[in-house]
Amino acid sequence: MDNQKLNRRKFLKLGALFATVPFIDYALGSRGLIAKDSKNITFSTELVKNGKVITSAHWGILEVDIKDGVVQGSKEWGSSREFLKNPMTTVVKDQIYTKSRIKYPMVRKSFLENKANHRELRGEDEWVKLSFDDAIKLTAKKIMETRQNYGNAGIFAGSYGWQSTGKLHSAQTLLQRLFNLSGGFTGISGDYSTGASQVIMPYVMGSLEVYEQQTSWPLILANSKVIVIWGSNPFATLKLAYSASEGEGLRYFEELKKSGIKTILIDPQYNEMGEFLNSEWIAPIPNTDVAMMLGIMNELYTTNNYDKDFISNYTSGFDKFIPYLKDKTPAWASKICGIPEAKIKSLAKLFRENLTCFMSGWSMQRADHGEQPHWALATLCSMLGTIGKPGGGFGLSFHYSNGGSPTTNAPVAGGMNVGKGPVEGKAWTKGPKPVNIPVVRYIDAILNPGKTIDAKGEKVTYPKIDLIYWAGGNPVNHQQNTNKLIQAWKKVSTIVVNDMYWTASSRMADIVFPICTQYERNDIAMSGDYSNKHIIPQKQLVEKQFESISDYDVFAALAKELNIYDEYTEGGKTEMQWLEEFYNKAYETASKIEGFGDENGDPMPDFATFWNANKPLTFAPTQEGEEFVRHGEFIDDPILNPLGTTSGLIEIYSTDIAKYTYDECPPHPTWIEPTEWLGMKKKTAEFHMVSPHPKYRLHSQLNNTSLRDGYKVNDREPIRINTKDAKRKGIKNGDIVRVYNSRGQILAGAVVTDKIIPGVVSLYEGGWYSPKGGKGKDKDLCLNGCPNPLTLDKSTSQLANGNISNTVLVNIEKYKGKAPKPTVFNELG
Ligand SMILES: Nc1nc2c(c(=O)[nH]1)N[C@H]1C(S)=C(S)[C@@H](COP(=O)(O)OP(=O)(O)OC[C@H]3O[C@@H](n4cnc5c(=O)[nH]c(N)nc54)[C@H](O)[C@@H]3O)O[C@H]1N2
Ligand SMILES: Nc1nc2c(c(=O)[nH]1)N[C@H]1C(S)=C(S)[C@@H](COP(=O)(O)OP(=O)(O)OC[C@H]3O[C@@H](n4cnc5c(=O)[nH]c(N)nc54)[C@H](O)[C@@H]3O)O[C@H]1N2
Ligand SMILES: [Mo]
Repeated sequence: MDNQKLNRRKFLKLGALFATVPFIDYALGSRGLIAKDSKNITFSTELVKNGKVITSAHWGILEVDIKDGVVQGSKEWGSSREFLKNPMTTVVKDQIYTKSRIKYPMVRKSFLENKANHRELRGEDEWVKLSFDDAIKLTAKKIMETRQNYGNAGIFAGSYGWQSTGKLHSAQTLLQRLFNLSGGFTGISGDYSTGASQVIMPYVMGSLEVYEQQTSWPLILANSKVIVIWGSNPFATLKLAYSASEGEGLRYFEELKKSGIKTILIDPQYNEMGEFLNSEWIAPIPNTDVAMMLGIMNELYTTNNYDKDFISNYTSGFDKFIPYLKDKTPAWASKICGIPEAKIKSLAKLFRENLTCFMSGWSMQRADHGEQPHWALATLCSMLGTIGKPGGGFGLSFHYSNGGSPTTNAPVAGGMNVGKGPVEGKAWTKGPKPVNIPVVRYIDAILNPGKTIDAKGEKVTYPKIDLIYWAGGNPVNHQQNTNKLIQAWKKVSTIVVNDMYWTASSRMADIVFPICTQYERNDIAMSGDYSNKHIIPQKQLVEKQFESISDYDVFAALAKELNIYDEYTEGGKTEMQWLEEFYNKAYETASKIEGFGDENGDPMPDFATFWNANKPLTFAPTQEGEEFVRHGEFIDDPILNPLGTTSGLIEIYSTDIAKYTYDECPPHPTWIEPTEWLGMKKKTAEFHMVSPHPKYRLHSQLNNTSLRDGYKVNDREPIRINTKDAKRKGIKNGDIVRVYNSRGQILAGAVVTDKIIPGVVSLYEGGWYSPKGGKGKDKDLCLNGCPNPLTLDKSTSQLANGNISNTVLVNIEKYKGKAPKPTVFNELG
């Protein structure tokens, strides 16, 4: 075990070559670049009319050019990448000045008039402009009515979504703070991203894995002999992060390209990262990865070429898995996944003989029985004996939020919170106690109040939901099976949406608040979800446009109506008072770290100096951060550092899951046929559709910017189709195609290519849903190309209830009629 530690140290020396980070301001024993002005200076919030201002967004730290009070352009601040540039950083201007902005508080006409059939008219009704005060009063009235009728449980404020970055203006936190302090609400559990893996991995590895720091990149580059990118496209997904992206992940992929380390892409399409790295391409049939992994494991087992010491020292339940594994031969796997038997065998040998790091994305767990793939991968890596070794094992977050970028010593800034619970004397106790619904089941819940479902070994009973309040997400776009969603939305009495734009969700609401963009308010952010590399002043760039207002001010006004204003605003704190407090939390932490700070002995600049400097603070990685090996401590000493699983070991067989007796989630990794796939007996449609995350967009965000001009095909979302399939279907590159199945239909623009296997089509998620509307059978045809009218809202299994957006069969044909333009980007008011 000491050996392991030694190896890590030795390898790190090499790794350190890659780890030099420019522009460090604050670190142990380092010097600050911002000298402290000891005269009590005050911060300024005056808008810069001419000059460059620093701010940030999910897609990075931004330097924005302003002339005469108008944004002219923007770019990424301080990037040292050569190739993997990020176009998303260049459209701040479009985000502010687009015609799709909501300008005023608006209400739907028939809702305002209280017409009996008003629900039916959602999405088609006229809009009426309201004063802010009237909109607030109306909303507060509906909240109270809902509580009277159905209790707190009647309010659905789960409000899932990617909102904007910032410690203060976090739309969901602010929304939930309102409902928590005033009584309570029906919320959500889990998310769309990692619904299956975040539930299964704690049973297997004792930790979430998907949202955790990865083995540090310098160690990967120094040690890995083979890197497998399995079902992921970091070229796209690393262009942003949940907090402001520090961009390091892409820089490390550039290093990987230069290193010459062998890379393999396992994916039904040769995606941009495969292309960039010139990776070997192995293309399984979608959703059959578990079968392929079982084939590899069977080969390792039958050739007696696996790490028995690792299995006996670090895992539990292998013996119970063997009877199942025995007949999952490479020949068996080959029939399911379409990869030749010989290739499966040679992969087993390659992985066993060369230290391999499996960097897996999350697409394959966003599929039916999505609990299985990462469980199988952990089992495969256990047989290879590489978990916890620098450069080996598997990582579920190298493609996300710059996982593997070494952790720094940055003190963490404070942030807004959701509040503890009802303010004294304001608790609303009438009605059933609210529960959290697995996020993708909320549509099912609205349609079936009172129904009980299984979830994570427990039971959840759906409440009666009668009011939806959404802030910071685009549910009509993101939820699977749009037509079912619309049916559900038409059942509730009130829908309120806060957004900057007339998205599909705003258009399907009753009351809409015009929110200012993040560039029209002040905030602070930290970069690096795992590294905490910067603290960034997220400065207001321009005046609030039209009558837009921040979420905070909307909720503070509602708090006043609900008699909790003082508690909500903590005595009327201003925007800058909150920010100063959040910043000072980091300052206080820094003061307590001995030796940390600048040459004057100051731990960090004071708030005013920081704010006025218009520059992010950059923190250095710690030695510990650079030496970090995921599960390294467990491998060093499994007795002293057990995993958080029931046995303390890697669970290849889970006794806990066995107890649940779920038919869709057996107690060890298992290949289970997805509900729709290319190998099914009676195929419901001809092609398997995957819906990856878009490279020049964050889901639906930025679809309304000029970036769309660069990727749209015949004014629609691009859909990739194999050359042979296209020929057979009479589809040419650039044609408008109709994609359809029993659930819905959409238009898209064909991209004919050999970079996707026959039988599979790929359409990015996030294209704005733009129904044709009006009368006739084409009413629900999405003119822009949102994939979700086609997807199913079945969940992965009774265990995790994750979404299965990558499990869907569709038909495709050349569109013959004259296709109307998408209308969803039009100005509304
Ligand atoms: N078919 C298919 N569907 C999918 C997926 C898939 O792979 N395939 N992926 C799923 C996944 S993983 C996810 S995470 C979801 C993403 O779903 P969402 O997170 O809902 O998608 P976004 O487009 O980011 O929506 C964010 C919305 O918040 C608004 N917004 C931004 N900032 C603010 C703010 O400060 N205040 C307010 N009030 N609003 C703001 C934006 O304008 C936008 O409308 O989609 C899921 N859907
Ligand atoms: N630019 C950009 N970056 C993002 C986002 C964004 O919207 N835009 N969203 C962020 C969010 S919320 C999330 S959750 C993450 C998503 O991160 P992931 O879930 O890892 O990303 P996806 O785009 O779904 O994965 C895409 C790849 O998986 C492949 N794939 C699909 N199905 C299968 C399969 O069954 N087997 C195999 N082997 N491969 C398959 C696709 O062909 C595609 O190449 O990205 C984050 N980063
Ligand atoms: Mo996600």
